[in-house]
Order: sequence, then C-alpha cells, then structure tokens
Amino acid sequence: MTMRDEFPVFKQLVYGKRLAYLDSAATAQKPQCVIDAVVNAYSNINGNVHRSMHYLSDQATQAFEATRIQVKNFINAKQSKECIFVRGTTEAINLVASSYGEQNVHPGDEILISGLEHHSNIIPWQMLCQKKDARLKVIPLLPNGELDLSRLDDLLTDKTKILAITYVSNALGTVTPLKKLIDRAHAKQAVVVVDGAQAVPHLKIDVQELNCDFFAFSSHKMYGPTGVGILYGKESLLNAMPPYQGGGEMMITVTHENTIYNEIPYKFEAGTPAIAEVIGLGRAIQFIEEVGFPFIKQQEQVLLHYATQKLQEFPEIKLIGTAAEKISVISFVMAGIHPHDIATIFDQYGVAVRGGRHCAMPLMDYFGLPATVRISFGLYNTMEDIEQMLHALKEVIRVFKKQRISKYQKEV
Ligand code: ALA
Repeated sequence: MTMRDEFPVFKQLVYGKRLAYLDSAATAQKPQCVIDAVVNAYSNINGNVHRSMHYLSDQATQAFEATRIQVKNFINAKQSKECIFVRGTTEAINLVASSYGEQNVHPGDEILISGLEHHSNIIPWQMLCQKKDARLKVIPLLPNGELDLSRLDDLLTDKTKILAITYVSNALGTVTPLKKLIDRAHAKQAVVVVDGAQAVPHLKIDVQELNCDFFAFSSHKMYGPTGVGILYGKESLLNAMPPYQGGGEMMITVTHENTIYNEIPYKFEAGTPAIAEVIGLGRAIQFIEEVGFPFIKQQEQVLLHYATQKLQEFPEIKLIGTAAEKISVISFVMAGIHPHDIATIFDQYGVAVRGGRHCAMPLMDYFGLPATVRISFGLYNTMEDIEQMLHALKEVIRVFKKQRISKYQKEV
C-alpha cells in the first residue's frame, strides 16, 4: 500500500485521467482515517461538548478535549489551554487583531507585516490600523521572493506593537527567518503573530522554541477537516485579552446587567464548535505523526527539486520565487499564456493546480503579475504527478503554438 492509497479521492479518474493533485496549498486531501473519524463522531458520539449531562455529550467532550492535548503536543505548547479552537487561520488572526489589537494598539503605533503575506494576514491589520489611527508598515521583498531585511532597523521601531508574519509563503514557498524576526521584534517589545497555515503540514513546529506570542493554523491544509483551526497564544497574553465573541461557553454567569467570563481557552470559544471536525483534526495529527516529518520533508524536497529543475528546462517558463530556503510550492508564469489558461488545460489532463493570485494581491503586484500558476505538494505526491504535470505542460505549449500559427496564417 502506498501513501496515495490512504486517500480515497485518488481512486477516481478525472476526465478519464489519473488525478495528479498539486494544489495542497489551497486545501489538502483527506486520508480515509480522518474521514472515518468524522463519520464515527457523527454516527456514534454526536452530542454537544461541555454542556449536556449524558453519555454522548461526555464521549464527544472527551474526544474534543483529547484533540486539544494532541494539538498542544503537536506544536509543543506549554499548556493545552493555550490552544484555542477557531474556524481557521483567518479567524485566528482576526481574533488577535480584534481582541489583543483593540486593547493594545493606540494612535501613532505601528504594525509590521511582510510583502509575502496573504490577505488574511493583511486585511485584519489594515482594519485595526484604520480604527486605531495606527500605521501599517511592510517588510519589502527581494526579487527572489526572500524578505529584504536590510531595512528592518527602520521598520521595526519602539512604536511597533505587533509583527504579523508568515512562516512559509503560500504563493512562493519562501520560508522566512522566523526565529530571527521574533527575537528582533521582542527586543522592541512587540508581540509576534505567526501565520503558520502553510508551514504546519510540512515542518515540525515548536512554539516554545520559536518563542512566538501567537501562532495560527488551519486543519484543512494539514489533511484534516475544513472549518476548524487553531490559535495558539501565550497564557499571560490570552488571560489579559478581552473575549472576541460573546455567547455560550465563554461565560460563567450571566445576568441582564453583567457577564463573568470563562477562563481560557473557553473564553475564546463562544457557541457550539465544529465538534466532529475537531475530532477529525485529532486524527489528522495522529496521521501526520505516524508518517513523520523526516519522511514528509525528504519526500517533498525531492519533488520540489526535481520539478524546479525540470521546469527550468523550458525557456518559456519563469519561476516566481527562488528563495534559498523554500518548501512545498513552485510558482511560475509562461510568456504569452495566462496562468488561468494553463491551469484550465492542466485540468483536462487530470492535473490540479491553482492559477491565480493565491489570496495575495499585493505580492502579485510586487512582481507586476496578474497571477501565477502554483504547484503545491502534499505527502501523497509522487514523481508520477510531476511527470503528468510536465506532460500537460508540453500540451499547453503545443496548443498555444498551434493557435499562434493558425492566427498568423489567417493574418497573411
Ligand atoms: N490561502 C489558500 C491558498 O493558498 C486558500 O490557496
């Protein structure tokens, strides 16, 4: 049995073709064990968590809280109460911007992000800056897609209250020098919010070693269900922050005049959570741990290097993002052919990639591009997927050459 066999989606043909799924940065496929865990949660232990006093509720609560412990161990948080269940990375970052930001950012303060960020790590900070009359600053990029740290001294100042930074770029695959940035930000008393969505499926995370203040990630990019994610935050910060949303679970007592809030993590978990999906996330973590990061890293690096080298053999292709340290993503453009056309033709050959702006319009603007084609890897990808993609690429070139010739013939 191969890794691919663990994923039922690959049993089907797409337009009669084998499926080469190279869009894991958008969302990863789900192994059978995760699907089974979600089905089992709904089939056998469906009850609301922390509320009802019956068998099913108790079973659901135990499975739900067991996932919190798994998450804690997975990212090496000090305590499981520092791990809050949210809807995904986007909600995690919005939570910090609203709760921590509202309380701690004041007129004239600064928030620093980088040119690599995707919209979820730009817009919440823009909204906060507008509300608080604060200033959003951006670490610029180098042409190879690395951060240009030569201006960091000017950008990171005593006014910087928050550094919000990605660990791995979803559009280019650049790995940022996170530890160094965190240390530099802490030297200025700024807190650091890490967008870890694109890192968590590929790199072992240790939030204590990184010493980040907040770390956000999504289940669906790490082989788990959609609709659930994690916000890790240091206990002292979370304790001092006001709730993000009001509702059930985040309170201890309520009168019409006043509410006494619950402790963390529940203070930030208003309303019924995505119970079965959280349980599915627990199974996804177990799955990743069984496969192991050494295997994942080795497998994905081999594919990344092979695909990069092969793509460079096409004179029509320009790679976008060639950072010295990058993982799991290759972005490229082709002279005279729009990325959407490439992705559409790829699809006909069973090759799933994303052609677009990758939720990172300012990044595309930096490169002066409307879009790129993005290939992104997961632990199920093989050399066969790369060969299938290269075959589809040759077809793209053939189709467009033919079109150009017939257009030329019509003109003469
Ligand atoms: N942010 C996701 C992506 O990179 C959706 O495609």
